[in-house]
Amino acid sequence: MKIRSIDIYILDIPTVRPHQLAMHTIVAQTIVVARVTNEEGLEGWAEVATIGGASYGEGTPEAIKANIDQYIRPHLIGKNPVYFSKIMFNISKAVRGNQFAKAVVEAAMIDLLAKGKNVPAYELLGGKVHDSLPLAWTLASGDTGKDIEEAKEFLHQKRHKIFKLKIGKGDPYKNVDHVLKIIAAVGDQARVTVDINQAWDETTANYCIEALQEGGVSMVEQPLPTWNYEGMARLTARFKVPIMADESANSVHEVYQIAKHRYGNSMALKPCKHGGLLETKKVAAIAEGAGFGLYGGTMIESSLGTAVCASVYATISEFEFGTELFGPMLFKDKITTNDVQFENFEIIIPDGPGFGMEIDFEKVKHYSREY
Ligand code: MUC
Ligand code: MG
Repeated sequence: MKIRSIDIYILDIPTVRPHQLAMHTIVAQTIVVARVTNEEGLEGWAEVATIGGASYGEGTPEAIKANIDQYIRPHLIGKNPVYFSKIMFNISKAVRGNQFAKAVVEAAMIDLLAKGKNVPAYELLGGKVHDSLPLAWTLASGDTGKDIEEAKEFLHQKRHKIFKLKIGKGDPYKNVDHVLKIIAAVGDQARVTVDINQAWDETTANYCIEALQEGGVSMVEQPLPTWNYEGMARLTARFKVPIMADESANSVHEVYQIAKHRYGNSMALKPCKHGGLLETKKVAAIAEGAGFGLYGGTMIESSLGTAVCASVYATISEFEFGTELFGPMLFKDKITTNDVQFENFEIIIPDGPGFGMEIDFEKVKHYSREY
């Protein structure tokens, strides 16, 4: 079972509506897809997503592809994916950073290995604790009325009863008002959280979080820029509402510092920012040891990448904040012939071989920049 080749594709897939974050509005989401093929012709597939080119974080799609093609590929060719842990350790010695590139490569190897064994990927990661997990939705249309309509519709459909509001763009004080209006409309049936995506300074955060806490917000995600660790610690000490580290919580080393100094008291997991599924489990263990509440995060992956995240989250014991693996619902189209299932406010953990997704290669070609 040796790896013969690895192909990386960059795809741009339109979304069902504009999705507004502090730094970027998504109208077409960019994903990076990896295919590893073994000598027998069996394929393993995986996906990571990025947001807004280089505006959200360092991991741009073009850099992910270039670094895999140039620096990571030699560590894979001719190797047996059964040693994916050792292969990833070797890559970590030879390639610094590049967490997204490492994550997609590792996941593709795991998909290949699990398919070869005809077992779900979660069996290679310790086995699943959950058959399904709670599923948040992000209200980010940029319009309060539309957001309220969307929230009511999804409550009615039993799709979501946790809503995250993206409030980093524009006037912070008006945005607090926007949150309070949404809580007034649906707060008796749903949990409302906010994600600032680093957009506030500490003074603004102090003022706004006080109002949000009083208004009934149940979590505040990454209010300050990643560099302001001490500010995050001060907010954590001051407020009762949980302060979540997202963009600041990447490698196990960063996460250790966050846990030790309480630069937050809860954490969003994302396999891409931690550098893979094995690293995600290590990060979860550090956070758990510090008593942090966990959140199953997303970078807005399509069905394939969502199945990758769901497979590792299924093996982690507790998610105090649920997950936000809603990606497939925001995409207008998919690159798999089957879909991730959602039911009764939860995402169902896929049970098929590998990550349980069957690739529609025509769709991959259709949306790929390489074709
Ligand atoms: C983020 O920062 O959490 C997750 C949900 C969403 O709407 O954006 C992403 C990124
Ligand atoms: Mg976030």
